[in-house]
Amino acid sequence: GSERILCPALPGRIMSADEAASLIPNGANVGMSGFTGAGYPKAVPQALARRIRALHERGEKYRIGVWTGASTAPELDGALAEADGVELRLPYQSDPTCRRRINAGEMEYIDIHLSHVAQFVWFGFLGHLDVAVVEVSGVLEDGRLIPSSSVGNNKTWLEQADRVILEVNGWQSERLEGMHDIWYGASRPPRRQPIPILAPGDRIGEPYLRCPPEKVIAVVETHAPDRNSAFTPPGGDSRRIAGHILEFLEHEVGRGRLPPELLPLQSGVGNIANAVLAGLGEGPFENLTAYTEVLQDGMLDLIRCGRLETASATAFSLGPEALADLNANLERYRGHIILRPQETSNHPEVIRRLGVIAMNGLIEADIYGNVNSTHVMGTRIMNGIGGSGDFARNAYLSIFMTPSTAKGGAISAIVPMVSHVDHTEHDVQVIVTEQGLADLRGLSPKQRARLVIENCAHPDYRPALRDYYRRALDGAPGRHTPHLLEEAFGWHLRYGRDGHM
Ligand code: 0RQ
Repeated sequence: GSERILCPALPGRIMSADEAASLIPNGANVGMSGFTGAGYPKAVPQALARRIRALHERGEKYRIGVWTGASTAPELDGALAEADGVELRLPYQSDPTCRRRINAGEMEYIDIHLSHVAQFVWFGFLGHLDVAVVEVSGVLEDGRLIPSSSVGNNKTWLEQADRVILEVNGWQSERLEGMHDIWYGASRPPRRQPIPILAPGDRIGEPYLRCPPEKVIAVVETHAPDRNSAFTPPGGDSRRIAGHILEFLEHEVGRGRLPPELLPLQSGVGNIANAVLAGLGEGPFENLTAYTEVLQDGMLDLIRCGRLETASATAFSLGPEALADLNANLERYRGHIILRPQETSNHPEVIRRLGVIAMNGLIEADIYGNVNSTHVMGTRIMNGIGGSGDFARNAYLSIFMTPSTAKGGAISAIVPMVSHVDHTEHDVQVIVTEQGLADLRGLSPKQRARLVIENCAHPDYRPALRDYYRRALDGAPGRHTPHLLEEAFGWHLRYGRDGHM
């Protein structure tokens, strides 16, 4: 309610979502809050979608550019894509309707490293930002904003946009106040300062977002929950993948290549990541830390059982039970959690300095260790690169994990040559499937190929991979990374033709 809006300039600008949406002009670039289903505006995008549908029915043109932190929810991406109101979307999405339009060629999409977005806007690389639509959990007397369940690119949207629409969400816990750490020291080259984070728990900024009250053209009050899709309990394959990773980490500790408390963990979202976190809860490791982008259920479990000391991220992404637990016990979690802008949570400098252990999913990997995280069969976008590149490139250890097959075995996740490259052989150190783990560090391409085939590929696909590799070794003009170019995409073509690889 209005007790969350203390700034005297703002109550006069409270209006309905429909009125606020009418202030966004056709062709505008709109920076919206939201990161993996947390902290996105709940009301204005839906009101805008209604307006767009009405305009389109009258034959009027109306489309906007939608910039966010990362993926959002049906109320934002789904609603706007459904109404065909998005000209261009960036930097990451995972909405089915959005995905369908992008792959049908009806919507432009730019898939950007999440750490790049804010600075690309500061540099002027993406054009002008007209409007910011940002969810907050409250407004202080002097106009500073209490962020909600994600920070994402909000600092940049509020700084760069000409006009600001705030959604003050009374559903967000008031006790989120103080959890955030917004660093205003970021600057443009050539006078960039180092980011003074030396440990995941370091606080270097302030708990509030700055926003000049005169920029605020509308305030919309909402009371709606974040999207909180439940994780399925880890299945057999996820557990086996987690088991291989835990065994590997123990081995690395034994070899003196990792300290007993490991190094700060980053994990992508999804069921495999959650299974790894669950495994860490049962494993031998204590005093863990996380420097990651998303805090999911498994991270809260690790904090609750006392194994995870500090978790730094830019957003929550919780299932319904974990969310209820967080909101009920926020005091207990507070001291362990920091939410930062995504240009800080995903910053290469900090990731490299802290020595993060990065664990991310993939769509397919090839025998030489190149990874495709984004495109199914080379052309159809799934979600986007997200933060996986920020972390994989700069990590101490870069681990990629996947079931060895997809679609009931019709697709092998290990292929001769990836049909799209997100992470090159230079950024991929470990590949894990339920079959096993391939440690690619210090190996040449040919040594890697043997290991990936024997340790990671599904037994049904191993003979064909061995056969391809052997013939490539015999027939390729170069014996450094042997390929038969006329066959390299044969598996993908076969899937397109016959429905299986
Ligand atoms: O689709 O559910 O329709 O069957 O892809 O696959 O195995 O459930 O795994 O949820 O971890 O997703 C790479 C997409 C993996 C994800 C990707 C199909 C598969 C299924 C999901 P269905 P799984 P996950 C932090 C880090 C990039 C961003 C990133 C991702 C669906 O991890 O988006 O890492 N990563 N961010 O069937 C055809 C294949 C396939 C395939 C899987 N080879 N061919 N379909 N699928 N492999 C988070 C952020 O950055 C915000």
